[in-house]
Amino acid sequence: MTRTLTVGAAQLGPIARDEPRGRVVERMLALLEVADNKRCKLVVYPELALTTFFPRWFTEDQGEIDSFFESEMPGPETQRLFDEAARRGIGFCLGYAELAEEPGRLRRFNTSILVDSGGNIIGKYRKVHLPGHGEYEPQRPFQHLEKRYFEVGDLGFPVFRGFGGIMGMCICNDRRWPETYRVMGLQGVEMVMLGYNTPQINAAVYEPGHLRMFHNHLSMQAGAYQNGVWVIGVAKAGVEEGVEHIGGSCIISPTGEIVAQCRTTGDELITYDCDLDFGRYIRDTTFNFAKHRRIEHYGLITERTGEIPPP
Ligand code: CDT
Repeated sequence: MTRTLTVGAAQLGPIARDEPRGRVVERMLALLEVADNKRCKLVVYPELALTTFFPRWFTEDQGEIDSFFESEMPGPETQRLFDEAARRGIGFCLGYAELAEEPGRLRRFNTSILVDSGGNIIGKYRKVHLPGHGEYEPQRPFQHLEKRYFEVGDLGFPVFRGFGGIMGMCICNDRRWPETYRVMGLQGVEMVMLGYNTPQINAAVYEPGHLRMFHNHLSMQAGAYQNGVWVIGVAKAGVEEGVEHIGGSCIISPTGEIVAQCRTTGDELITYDCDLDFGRYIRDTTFNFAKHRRIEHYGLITERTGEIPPP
């Protein structure tokens, strides 16, 4: 029996700072309808899909920052998305800012959830590789304060059985790190879903503009091939509050090839019929981990964080 999963990558265009959550959810519902018409069973939305990318601004007002967070999921505005997706029998992956209330403390994470076709949350991931900086940096044209507003995720890189396969998630900057995919690969992951908000310019250092899209696709394509998995990469794109973000949302096969790609930087849905068995031959041959990995030589990967050249 073939295990074909029709997936939709639901790219979102810019979200203004004052755009209400309810309006964003309406845009997501419009993409969900297109996905349904194309017989999708799973729709992947971007990182921090419900709001503007607020880490571009510095503030010491925690109340202002918390207004971008969700303290419940589903919440008052997102319940409609859960209900409508379940009515259509479509699952989804959603990125959002999570405010978690734990005994005696509040915690804040950059989070993705996986929701099954019945509207049940079956997986959660909290972003591990937080990019940027923790304090205001005046030399930057805009800030990237994820290290200020979020904690490092505490769930590792779990995978989940669902949609007839083994599913994993990561978020934006995680896609650039080979460890992200490999830790999921070692758990047999067959599809990795991720959202991203990637500014068109590197605000920390000069870098030619074309490299932003090149590195975006390069890292996801390498992760797909080196682990024999499908990768669904979904952008929040376009000029958002004066900062241009790349699009390039795409569906990547386990061969590392892009099989579908968005053409715009606005709200746009692309789809593909993903055969979840397609990566098997890669994982049985070139990247047969059990046969070829040499863990006795990989100790530094977990023992050392930064580089230390020889004396
Ligand atoms: N959201 C996110 O992780 N964006 C980063 C930009 C890093 S620039 C400090 C990315 O990897 O695309």
